[in-house]
Amino acid sequence: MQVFTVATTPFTDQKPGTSGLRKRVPAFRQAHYLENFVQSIFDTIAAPPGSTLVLGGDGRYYNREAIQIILKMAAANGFGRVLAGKGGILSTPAASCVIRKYRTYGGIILSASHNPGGPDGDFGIKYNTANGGPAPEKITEAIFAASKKIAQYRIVEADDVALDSLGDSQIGDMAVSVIDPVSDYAELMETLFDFPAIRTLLSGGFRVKFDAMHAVTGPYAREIFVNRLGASADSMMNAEPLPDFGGGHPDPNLTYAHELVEALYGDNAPDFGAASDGDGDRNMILGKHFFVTPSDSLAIIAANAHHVPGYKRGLAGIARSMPTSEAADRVAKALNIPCYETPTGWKFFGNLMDAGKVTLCGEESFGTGSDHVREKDGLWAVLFWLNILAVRRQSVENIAREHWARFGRNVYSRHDYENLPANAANGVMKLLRDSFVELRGAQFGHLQVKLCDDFSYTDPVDGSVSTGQGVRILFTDGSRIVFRLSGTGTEGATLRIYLESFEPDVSKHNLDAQEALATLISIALRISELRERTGRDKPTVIT
Ligand code: G16
Repeated sequence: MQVFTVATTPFTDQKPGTSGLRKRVPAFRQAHYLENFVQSIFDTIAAPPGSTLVLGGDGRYYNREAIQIILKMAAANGFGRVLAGKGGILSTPAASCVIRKYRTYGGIILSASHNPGGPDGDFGIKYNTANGGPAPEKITEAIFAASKKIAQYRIVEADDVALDSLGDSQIGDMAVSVIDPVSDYAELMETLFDFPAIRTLLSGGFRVKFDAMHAVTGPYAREIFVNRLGASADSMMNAEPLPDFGGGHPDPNLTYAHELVEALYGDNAPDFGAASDGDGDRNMILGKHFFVTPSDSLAIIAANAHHVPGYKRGLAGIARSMPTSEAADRVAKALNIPCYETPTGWKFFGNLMDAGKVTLCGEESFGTGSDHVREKDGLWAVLFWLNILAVRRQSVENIAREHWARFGRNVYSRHDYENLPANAANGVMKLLRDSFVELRGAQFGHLQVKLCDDFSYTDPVDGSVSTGQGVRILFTDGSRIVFRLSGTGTEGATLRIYLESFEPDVSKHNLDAQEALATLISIALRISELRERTGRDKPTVIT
């Protein structure tokens, strides 16, 4: 095996965002761009010679080429074995499962998650550590530092590995095992959920629709829902993974999963609908003519965990990201377990799960998961809901309304302003930060500001501190407005406004969220000068 050391010069923009490095495909295709970042990962993690690495991605455009390059670089960097998903496929939660099950050193996941794909779409790469979770900030920062001073990378010359047949081959001294991307994950799901009960539900006329959005979960959903649970084949939509996601935007929300939304809000709608994103870690849950917000979904899952075999033993605690609604906090309080508030990004949950402090985690950005892996997990959330439905035999809407009646309703919405000029978006955030002093105690009609700050978090396990995690405006009645810049986009800036108020009165639970939040929305626009500064008169996406 001949190892080549290739001279290179640094790129200045290889800073990982909320979840790895995401750039347009043409950026990744620049000479040495992918190689520099991969070598920066390898230099940072310093895996002992002979270590095993997991490798796979969401099948988006450039996935296969990138995998061949990374395999040759892994061989040149002394790895002993790579477990690669067949066809280069591994959903993000499945990669986490495989890393943990086979106790590998870590894994590289190729995905830009919910961002669109294709030759001019997005591509991404992230490193997950031995616990199966996204590398914590101290590692991603070290990777970025390495990328700024890289001078060479190592690669071997070898034939491409046949990724489409299961089995072992060699690149020089390194073994490559092409594994079934679905089976380990599907087995894990069978240990957590009551498959016979779900099968009985599905065979009794309960109708489901799952939208894989032409992304990675198609094969997983077919194996689990159709083959193992007996759902009809036509309950799967867009189940064929395509490198450009069929031209769609594989983000399971009310805007981008519109085909599913139309089915669930149409005549003769199914009883349950769900969608997942590009790499299978996000989920959206719908009932007949009913949308469950991700924040409510986390709270409902927590309140019903005792119905599900894998969680009957009880929950150690719950964690949610700061912008996620406080609905889960109310359940934690009732269960007498702790609820942690972390910055946005699944990587912040890893320490809490490893330390046994939490069992369930969730984010408003359509992510829910548990300590079965160290990533959020779209199909896990769908199975959790189906298990609850199989036991309770009520509609999704009834379950949500009963939940609100018991705990009160945290009325919630997120308004996204996508692709803003970075200057304008940064200007809005600066204005807000500069207004803290005058905002404190300010009165807006019946609402009074109790506290405003830029959220910072001290990890209770390792004491690491993360600052600048979003502007919070908290009101004395418990309402909240949060402003935050997205860390996953590749072009311009996306400003997110998160709005929340608490409604204990059941007679008002029918209100449309946008109506119920109208006062908060107008306060948010006023204090941020968003319209004036960006020229936008409405959000791009409302969820
Ligand atoms: C990623 C992270 C999530 C996080 C989300 C926020 O999701 O894995 O933990 O909540 O980004 O995105 P933004 O910074 O744009 O608000 P994903 O699904 O893109 O991997």
